[in-house]
Amino acid sequence: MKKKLIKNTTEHFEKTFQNKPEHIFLSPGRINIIGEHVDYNDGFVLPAAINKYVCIAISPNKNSDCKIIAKDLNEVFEFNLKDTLVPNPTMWINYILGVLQQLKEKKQFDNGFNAVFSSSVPIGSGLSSSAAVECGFAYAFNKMFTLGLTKEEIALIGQKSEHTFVGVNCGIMDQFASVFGQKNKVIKLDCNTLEYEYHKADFKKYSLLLLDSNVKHTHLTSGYNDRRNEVEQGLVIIKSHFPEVKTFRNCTEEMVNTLKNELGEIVYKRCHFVVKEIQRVQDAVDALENSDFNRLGNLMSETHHGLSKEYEVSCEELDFLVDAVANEASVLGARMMGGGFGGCSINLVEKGSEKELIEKVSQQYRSKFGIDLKSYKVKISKGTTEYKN
Ligand code: GAF
Repeated sequence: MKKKLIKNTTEHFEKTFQNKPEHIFLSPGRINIIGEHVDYNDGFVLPAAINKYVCIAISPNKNSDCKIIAKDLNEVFEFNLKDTLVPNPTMWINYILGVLQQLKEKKQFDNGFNAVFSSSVPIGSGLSSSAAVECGFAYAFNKMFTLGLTKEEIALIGQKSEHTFVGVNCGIMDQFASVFGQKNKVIKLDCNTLEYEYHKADFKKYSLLLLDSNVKHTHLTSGYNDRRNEVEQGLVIIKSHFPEVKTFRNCTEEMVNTLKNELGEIVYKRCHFVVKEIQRVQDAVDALENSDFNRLGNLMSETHHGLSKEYEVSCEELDFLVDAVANEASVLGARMMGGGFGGCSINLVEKGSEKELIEKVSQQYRSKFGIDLKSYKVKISKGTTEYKN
């Protein structure tokens, strides 16, 4: 799969530019075990990079002309780095333009290049294909033109590109996971300090199965930014009563409960979810370390309940997928994953039970929504890297 992606991307480059790409980079998508919508709330998250990649075949130019081909979409975008870069109606190019704009500001960057990229990270499935593109290109420019950026800076550049050129005020989780991923390790990331530690992703007789709802609701961007505004409003109120609270990290459930009336129903629910979710990540890490998979599964299911009922970022299709496996003996826990409003659920399931489970849920899903379910059994892999043959 990885080999085929590299081969196809390289061949496309060769056909278009009549020579071999000087570099090939692989930038992975991510899963997240637990810790959803808490990265921009100074919480902890537990993501990992996966064996699905954006592959970039690229060569530098002698001037500041740039030509980028999105192979999967069969689209070409050309521009000159000396020109002012502004967000473009062609969505995919914004992930890259946003990165380049920052490099222009930080590093007076004006090195042109030719590139072809292609992706095995499914788009709109909550597996962070966008972070993989941003970080892949930022990593590539850093390497090719020796810009001296650290991995953390690359992740932050990816995040800022999303804010400034894409319009999603995302947290840092996706970019961090894409850049810092390690084989068979999950990353416990403190999104307040960006300190991180790796934990062995050893699920013993269980495996992680992704069920892709194959839907992507249009309010993904607006809903995401609305949630962010709601919790920010809530935090202002909480801080005004409890000056010792600096972030949601040192805010307790009791504090939020005390302010239920003043926060109002919606903001209360959002803040309550955040406080509980931050705690759940800590508990999940303990459970993983102690191989207590029943506990881990229960925490994942609690997260889904919160995301669906309190944070309200799930959708009918995702709720259905989670409910459909709730009483399966082979499933220890399930929840929607990522930003929400569509995309995948992540399921902790007994190894060997996947095929039967997928068949059963696919049938139910098709008869309810008329949509074909997709599924992925992912491996936890290393982060953005240059591929050497
Ligand atoms: C999206 C965002 F990009 C992340 O920063 C994170 O907030 C996630 O949704 C929800 O946990 O993937």
